[in-house]
Amino acid sequence: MWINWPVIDRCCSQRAVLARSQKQSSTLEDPPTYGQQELPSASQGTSYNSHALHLKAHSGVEWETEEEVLRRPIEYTSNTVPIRRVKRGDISPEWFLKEAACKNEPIIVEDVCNDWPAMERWSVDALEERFRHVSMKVAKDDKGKKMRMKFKYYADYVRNQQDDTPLYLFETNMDDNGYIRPLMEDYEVPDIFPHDWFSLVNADSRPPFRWFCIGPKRSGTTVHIDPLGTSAWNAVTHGCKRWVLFEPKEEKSKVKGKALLLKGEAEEAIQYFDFILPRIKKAYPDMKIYEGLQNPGEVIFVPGDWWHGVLNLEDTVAVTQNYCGPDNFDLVWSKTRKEREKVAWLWLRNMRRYAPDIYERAIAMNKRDKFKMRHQRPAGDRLPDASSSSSESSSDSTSDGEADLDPAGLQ
Ligand SMILES: O=C(O)CCC(=O)C(=O)O
Ligand SMILES: [Fe+2]
Repeated sequence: MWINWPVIDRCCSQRAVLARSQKQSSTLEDPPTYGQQELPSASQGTSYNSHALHLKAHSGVEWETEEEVLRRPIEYTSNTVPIRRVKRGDISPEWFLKEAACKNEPIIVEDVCNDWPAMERWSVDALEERFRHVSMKVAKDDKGKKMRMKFKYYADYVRNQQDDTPLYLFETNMDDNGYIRPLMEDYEVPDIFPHDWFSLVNADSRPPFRWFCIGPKRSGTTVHIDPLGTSAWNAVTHGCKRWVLFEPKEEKSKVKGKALLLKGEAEEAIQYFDFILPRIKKAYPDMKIYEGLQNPGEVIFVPGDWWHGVLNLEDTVAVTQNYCGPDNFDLVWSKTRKEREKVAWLWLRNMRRYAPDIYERAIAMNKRDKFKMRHQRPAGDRLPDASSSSSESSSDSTSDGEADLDPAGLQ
C-alpha cells in the first residue's frame, strides 16, 4: 500500500492543486492506489528537478538538491519592495485599520498568535494524534471532485513526500464538520481584524471564507486574486511561507510571467519562485514586487484585489480568513452584486434588517452606479458582463445562476 504514495501524489498534484472550490467531495477511507499509467507524461510539463539540474549544469555550480530554492534568500532588486513589518505590541487595532487596511497595503504583523494553543497543537505530529481517523480535503481528482484523506495517511505523506508540487491540505469545513471543529478552539481571529460583514449572510449561503491549511515543503499557491474583492489575513503557526504580492493595477499576464515562460515550463509555485519571478523582475523593472517571509506567530494582511502567491519553504501549518469590513466594503459590494447576485440579495436583505448603516452604504453605491440588482430588473434581463469574474482565486467562485430572487424579501 505504502509504495503507492509517490504515484498518487504526483498524479493528483500535477493536475489540480487546491481543494477549496468544489461542492462535491469523495471520501477516501484508505489510501487510494493509482496505476502507473496515470502518471502525467513528460510532455505535460518540465519537472522541477530536471530544470534545476539544467540550471546547475550551466552555472558550473555543483548540484546539491532540489531543496536549494527553498533556502535561497529573496533577491532584492531595485523593484523589490520588502513587505512592511510591525510588532503587534507596537500597534493598536485603530492604527491597523487606518495605516494598513484602509491604505490597502500588505503588512506582516509579528507576535500575533504566540499565545494560541495552535502554536503547539498544530504540529503535524500533534494533529495526527488528535485527527488520525478524520478525513480532510487534500486535492481534487481528475473529475474535479474533492479528495479527502484520513489525517494519518496525510501525516505520513507530509513526512515522506518528495514531490515537485505536493498535495496541499485546504480544509474549509472547520465549523460545520464536528470532527474538525476542535480546530476552532485552537485560535482566535486577531483583534486587528474585528470586522466580518459577510457574517450577515446566513451560514449556508455564505461563500467559503475560512481555511485550515497544511502546505508540505515545496507546495504553494500560484499568483491569484482572492474572490469578491475580499481581503485576507493568514496566520502561520508552523513552518515558513515565502510571499510575493503585486498591486491590483498590474496585468494578470505580467504578474504570472506568461510571456516569459519557455515551452514546456509549468507555472507551479516552486517553478514560479525559482525562475519565473527572477525573469519578471528583470523584464518589468518598473513593476513593484512585494516580497517577504512569514514565520510562526506572524500574520500577513493581503489587501483585496492584490495579486499574491506563496511558496511553503518548510512544512507549513496556517489558518486564513477572508473578510469584508469598512476598509474594503465598496470593492466587495461592487463585485458581489455583479458576480454573486443571489448572495448579494441575501446579504442586502440582512443588512437592511440588522445593519442599516451598511445597507445605506450599499444602496447609495447602487444609486451612484445606477446598478440594478436582479430583483429590480425585468425577468430574464442579464447584467451586461455577468459572466465575467474578476476574481482569480482558486477559492469558491460558483455563480448564482438563475436564482429565484423574491423582491418581497427586501420589503
Ligand atoms: O498560503 C497559501 O498558500 C496562500 C493562501 C491564499 O492565498 C489563499 O488561501 O487564498
Ligand atoms: Fe489568496
